[in-house]
Amino acid sequence: MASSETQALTDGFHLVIDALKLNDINTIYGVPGIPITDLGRIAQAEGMRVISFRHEQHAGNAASIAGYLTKKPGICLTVSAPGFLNGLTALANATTNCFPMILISGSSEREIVDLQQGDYEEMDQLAIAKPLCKAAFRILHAEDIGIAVARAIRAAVSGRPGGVYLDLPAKLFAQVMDAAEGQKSLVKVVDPAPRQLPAAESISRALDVLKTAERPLIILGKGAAYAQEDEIVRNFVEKSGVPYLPMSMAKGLLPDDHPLSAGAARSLVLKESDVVVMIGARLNWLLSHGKGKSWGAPKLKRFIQVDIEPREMDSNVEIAAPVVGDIGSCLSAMSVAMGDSWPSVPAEWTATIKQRKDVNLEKMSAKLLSNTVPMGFHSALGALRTIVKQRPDAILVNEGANTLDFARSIIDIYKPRKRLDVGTWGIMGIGMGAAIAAAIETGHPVLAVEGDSAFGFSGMEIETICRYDLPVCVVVFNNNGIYRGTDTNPTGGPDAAPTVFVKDARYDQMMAAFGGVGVYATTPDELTCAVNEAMDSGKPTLVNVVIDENSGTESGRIGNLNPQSVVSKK
Ligand code: ADP
Ligand code: TPW
Ligand code: MG
Repeated sequence: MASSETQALTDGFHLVIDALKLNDINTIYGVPGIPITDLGRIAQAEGMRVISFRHEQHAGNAASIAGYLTKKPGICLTVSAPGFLNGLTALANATTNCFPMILISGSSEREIVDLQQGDYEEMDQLAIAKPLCKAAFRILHAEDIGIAVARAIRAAVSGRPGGVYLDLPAKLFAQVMDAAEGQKSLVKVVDPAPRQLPAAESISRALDVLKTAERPLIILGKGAAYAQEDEIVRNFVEKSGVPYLPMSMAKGLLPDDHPLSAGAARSLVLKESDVVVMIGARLNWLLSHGKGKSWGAPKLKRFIQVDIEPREMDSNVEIAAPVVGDIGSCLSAMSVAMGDSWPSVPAEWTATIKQRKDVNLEKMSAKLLSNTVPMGFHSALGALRTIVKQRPDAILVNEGANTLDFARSIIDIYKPRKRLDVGTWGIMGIGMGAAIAAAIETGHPVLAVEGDSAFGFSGMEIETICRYDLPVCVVVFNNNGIYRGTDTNPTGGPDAAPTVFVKDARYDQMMAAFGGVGVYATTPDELTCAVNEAMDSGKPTLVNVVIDENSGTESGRIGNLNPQSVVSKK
């Protein structure tokens, strides 16, 4: 028919891309292969940024960090079964951390999968993804792509953000429909993450509790950083005059050198506070579940909790004043209701905190100046602390055990969302994915401070960093192993102990192999020079920092979580 020959057509490939672009999603992180190779190619041809990784887990981690930094779902694109499974860890991790992302995986023929007849990369992906994310959808018809992408976006970013899975069977991509009909089927999501206003009575209840406090404390979590309501958060903290403790990724929401920061008096304020205001932070293991010795139990504490997720309340301890809503709406309502004559925090409390802070900071600054070779964690991190202070726009990525715990307390952060780390699970392997997403999404230089073990989980992605010529400086704290490099095989046999690596490995040469800059550093001065040069040039750089293999402790600061054998204890 003459009319159909001239009819403009579209297909599943183009509709997926058009649906994303219509919703201002312009970057895809992924790994190509059947059946999504052409999806990546066409996306690039259509002007999207397509960042191809060496392993899907890192593409997924990048997508989730892109989601955290932009409040738009990051997209991870994978092939079927094995690629999907590789991406799934990142999807589950995103959901656990409340980061919005969408894992889009190609899948095999439905009929063959459902009859388990052994298709190429056969797997019932939708069923497997479901318990590990906020929502999971499969699209069977091209005309449903618009609605499905809209639902995926809403599910990822509304309420408590999280991961969403979209299952795209191979057949969908080549399905053809009339181009105009196709355009009409697309949905531009209106107000994808609507404000959620707190009830007025929840605000007055919270302020009634706060008013009675003698030793109040605010805890800021990464939900508060995610919300991008930085001025409102700062105003609330300053107006209340309440000392605050930032959780690790909330560091910099207010600068770490802010007078109200109680970061350097953490154990004191947890123990001694009588009213605690949780803002976008959960009372999970990272806060000892809000009870026990570190909270000064059996003293009575009352909690106010500001969170968008109503079911978070009372998850670990009783919440005296739940304030359910988005951070911006809740904190501005609280600030307004506080009026102009809000009572100031008892001076005795602020003085006690200041005293403890001064003592602890003094102790730390002495350690940072140590000039021993090989370096310990303190001297190497002392150098990086100065660099970050001079370059507050740089984004710090951080993983490892000792390398994580020491860096968290030593390196001050001065601006919001400038610290990305292992998050709620304490997961190793987020490093290069997070660094790549941070560079791509913000254009700012990235400093990734990595334990040598931590780095190994995503180390191959330095090729990706070189390929896209990203301003990422990776600093590997090389202490020859997990926690330290000194374990030996108790049998005297030839196998190395399970926690140690090849001695004096040259991670810097890996970077050089891909055309980046590799530096071997043994002193704080060499480290400082190398990182400054990397940050000035923007060239992909890896600095292998030689750290004393004796200097770490088991599991960094969470060694107490290790079960102990009573039989084989040495
Ligand atoms: P941290 O690890 O820093 O303590 P968590 O990830 O445990 O932080 O907690 C983040 C909390 O923030 C989650 O309970 C989540 O529901 C909440 N949250 C995320 N975004 C918002 C928002 N825009 N408004 C209010 N709460 C939010
Ligand atoms: C996915 C367990 C926690 S910390 C760590 C491992 C393997 C590495 C610590 O060694 P590193 O740091 O990085 O050299 P340092 O400075 O102490 O020497 N698998 C996953 N996640 C976790 N958390 C682990 C294993 C772990
Ligand atoms: Mg190590």
